[in-house]
This record gives sequence, C-alpha cells and structure tokens, in this order.
Amino acid sequence: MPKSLSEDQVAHYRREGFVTPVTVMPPADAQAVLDAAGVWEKESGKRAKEHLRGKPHLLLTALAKLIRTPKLLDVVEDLIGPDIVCLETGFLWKDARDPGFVAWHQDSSYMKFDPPLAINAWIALTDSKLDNGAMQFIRNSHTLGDVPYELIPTENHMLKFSRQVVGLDTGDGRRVTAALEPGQISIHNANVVHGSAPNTSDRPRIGFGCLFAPPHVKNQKGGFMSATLVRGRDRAGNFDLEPEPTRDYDPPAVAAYEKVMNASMKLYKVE
Ligand SMILES: O=C(O)CCC(=O)C(=O)O
Repeated sequence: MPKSLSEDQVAHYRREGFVTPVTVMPPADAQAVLDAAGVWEKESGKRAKEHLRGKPHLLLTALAKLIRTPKLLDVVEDLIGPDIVCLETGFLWKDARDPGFVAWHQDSSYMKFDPPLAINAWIALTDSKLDNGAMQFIRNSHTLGDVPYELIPTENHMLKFSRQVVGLDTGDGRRVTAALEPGQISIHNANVVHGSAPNTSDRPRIGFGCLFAPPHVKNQKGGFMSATLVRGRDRAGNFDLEPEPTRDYDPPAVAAYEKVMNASMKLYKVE
C-alpha cells in the first residue's frame, strides 16, 4: 500500500516513467524557499540561478529542510523504497522572458546508477506551465535504454554540457507537459527523455531539482560522489554521507560541499 501516491499513480510511473502533478507542500512553504534564495542573493550579490546549482542543500538550511520535506519523501518512498539518499540538488531557474532551455535528454546520460533506480523530483517554487517553460516528458522513453545523443551549442542551455538525444520522436503526440502550481512536484525516472523550452511569459519559472536513489545504487560514471541520507538506513556504504547543516554555511557541511565540488567535474566527462 503506497504511503502518499495512489496505486494508479505508481502504475503510471512504472508505465510512463513519470508522475505529475503531486502536491507535497503548501504554496507558502514554496514561497519561503524563494524568500530564502532572495535573501541569499541580496547578501551574496550573486544569482541563485547560477550559483545555487550543485548541492546547495549543503550550504543553506532552507534547502536542507526542503529535501527532507516529509510528503516529498513519502512520494519517493512509494517509488523506490524506504531507504533514500539525495545525490544532487539545484535551482532550475528561468527569469521572465528567459531564453534558457534544456535540450531533450536523459538524466542518466549525465549521471548513471546501477541498478537504474535514480529518480528526479522537480519541486515547483513558482507556477510552471507551457508558456513559462515547464518541463516536458516523452512518455515511455525510460524503457528505451541509453538513447544516443549529440553535443549541441551551450548558449542558453541550462545544464552543464549540452546533450540532446537524436533519432527519437519528440513530437507533440508523445510529449506530456508537467504543469505545476507552487508546492507541487513532478517526479521522473532518470532514464526518461525530458526537456524544457524558453520562458515566453512575463512570469518567472523557478524549480528545485532533487535526484534521489536507494543507497545501494552504484555510481557508474566513476569518481568521488557523496550523498545525503534523507530517510531510512544506508546498509551499502557506496557514498560518503554528507552532514546536515545546522546553520547556513555550517563548516562541516561546507567542507563536504567543497570536497564533492572539487571532484564533480569528473562525473560530467564529455565522451
Ligand atoms: O528545469 C528544467 O527545465 C529541466 C530540468 C531537468 O532537465 C532536470 O531536472 O533533469
């Protein structure tokens, strides 16, 4: 019996490779995360969209709390079981009229785990619709294995390196738009082909991505990788476990952040 999703939603995830929308928090909690990002931007003079991309949950307590949201983890547990690590996080931020886009890709072309149980939750902090650049999924594409990709020009591409699948029908008939309100998530299998178009609206579209997996998965791309245990137990020891920050820029968590950032480029090798 699932904790949070319906049996139909779990079946949909298994069949189509994603489930959307699922409400995991009230809109006010999503706004509180945006407020914390706004304070950080003011104090640092930097843009969260550029600088809070790789594991910022190790730096800011608002984000450490976000990835531990009980209803979010209930949904993840329904799909991958009660032991859960968080492997990657980051803001996915489009300003109003932002030309930023994400080419059709599989997350597994960037980060690959064995067995292939990694799952990506996209938490909407603003609304996310077709006109402001919502994510779109290609249904059933998680069953296709590794889809070939090519490298494309990086201008306005929101992910590190720019991989775009080739030879796959991504036409309207196969796409599903993840239309979300603040506090809702879409959740997708790391093998699902997905992407998003520029923001053609006057509203921002801001989300926070979290990659979860059971702790027994092994990183196939090699190199050092740490993880935050967010629920249950780690019986496998495949990852260095990251500390939970007790305050913003808590030194032990910052040290873990710096260690993994220094190593992370190795995970994004361009073949
Ligand atoms: O935020 C987006 O538009 C796309 C994000 C994405 O591709 C991902 O989270 O894997």
